[in-house]
Amino acid sequence: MMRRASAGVACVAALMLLLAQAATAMDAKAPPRSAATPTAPSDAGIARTPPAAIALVNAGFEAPADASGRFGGWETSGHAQGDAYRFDRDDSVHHGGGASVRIRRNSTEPWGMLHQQLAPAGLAGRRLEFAAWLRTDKVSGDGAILVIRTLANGAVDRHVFQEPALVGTHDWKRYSVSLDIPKSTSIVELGVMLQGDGTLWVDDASLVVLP
Ligand SMILES: [Ca+2]
Repeated sequence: MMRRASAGVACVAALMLLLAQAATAMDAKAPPRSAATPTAPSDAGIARTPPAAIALVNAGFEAPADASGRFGGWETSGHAQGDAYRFDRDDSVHHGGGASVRIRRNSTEPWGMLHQQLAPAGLAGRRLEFAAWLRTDKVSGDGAILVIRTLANGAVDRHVFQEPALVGTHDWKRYSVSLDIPKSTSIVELGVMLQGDGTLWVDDASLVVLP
C-alpha cells in the first residue's frame, strides 16, 4: 500500500513498473518522464494531407466482455495486485454507440491501465496520434492520462504521457497524445490510465498517422 502523501512519486514509479511488466522482455529501467513528447500543435491554415486512420480492435468498446471480463483487443493492468482497479463495460454511460469502459479503484493502489498493442508494420518512422474520449467523476491523485509507448529489442524505447492529467469531474471530451515511432520499434502500445480515486470512462479510441 502507498501512503497518499507519497502518491505522486509512487504513481510515476508504478507506471515505470507497468512499462517493464508488459514488455516482451523485461526492462526494469524505463526512460524518464522527461522523454515525453507533447501532442503536436495544430497547424490550421496549412493545406495538408488528412491523417490516415489505423483501425483499433473494439475502439468503441461495443463488444461484450468475455467470460474472464476482458474487452476484445484490450488488456488491463493494475499496480501491485491484479484487482487493484476494476474495469467494466458500461452501457448506461457512453460517448458513442451503446457502451464505454468504466475504470474505478478497488483499493489504495496508485494506478490501473487499459491498453492495446499493435505491430509496427507501416508505422515505423511515422508520427502517431492516439486519441480517446474521456469522462471523469471525482478523479483525484495523479489523475487520468493517455499513453503511447514503443518497445524495441524487448525493452521500453519511447513513451509519451498526456499532460496535464485529467482530475476532478468532467463531461466527455476528446484528448490525444502523439509520438514519433522509431524505425527499430517492435511493438506500439496505446494505453489509458487512472491514477487515483474516482471514476474514469473511456470511449471512441482512435489512432492516426499524422501527415
Ligand atoms: Ca462506445
